[in-house]
Amino acid sequence: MLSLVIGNKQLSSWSLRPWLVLRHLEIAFREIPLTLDVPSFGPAIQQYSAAGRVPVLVDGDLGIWDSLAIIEYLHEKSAGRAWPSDPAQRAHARSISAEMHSGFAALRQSWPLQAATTGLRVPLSPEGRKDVARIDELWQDCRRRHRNAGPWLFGKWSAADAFYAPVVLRFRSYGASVSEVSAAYVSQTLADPSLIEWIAAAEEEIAA
Ligand SMILES: N[C@@H](CCC(=O)N[C@@H](CS)C(=O)NCC(=O)O)C(=O)O
Repeated sequence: MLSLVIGNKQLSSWSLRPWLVLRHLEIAFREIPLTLDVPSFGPAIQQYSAAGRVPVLVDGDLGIWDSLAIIEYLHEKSAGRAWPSDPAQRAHARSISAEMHSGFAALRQSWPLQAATTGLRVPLSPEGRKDVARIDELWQDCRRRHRNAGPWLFGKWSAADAFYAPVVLRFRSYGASVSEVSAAYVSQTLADPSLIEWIAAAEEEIAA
């Protein structure tokens, strides 16, 4: 069985992405939870990845680190079910996901993931506001193109929705104001049973 090494559900936005893909593709896996920001994290993660970061997917002797590489592996293992089946849509979904994976640093820095926490109010820098506007624009574009195919960014749920799920949680925690189209997408994502399960586990973590 596959194992996914993850960080705290309250904090680890990168862990959430492949976890959601595994859940949505209904691939059985075991979670190996590690606690971030404690001295034991370093030696613990070194057992799985010399890169020293979560998430890591373990498949037998193979260890795959970095959320994007893990999701591509899951796409291959699932006969192409993680990304949209249409090549043009797939390229678009990969583009917006790569933009998330390598960008939006100002937003990520000012509004770190606090999955189970709401009511936070932290002003964004002009760069952070630009990131929110860009995300709002790309969500609206996806929803307009695919609104007849279903409620997710590309109609049917895909890895692009996993890439943006932590952004949805940040928008919920810190109270971003976005267009009506994006607000509907936020509600859609927050109603996802898998994401609800993640938030509930994050609540338990912070209550412990
Ligand atoms: N680009 C990596 C980022 C992974 C990452 O930064 N993980 C954080 C937790 S969300 C981590 O392991 N931090 C621990 C550390 O840097 O000591 C990915 O996509 O997986």
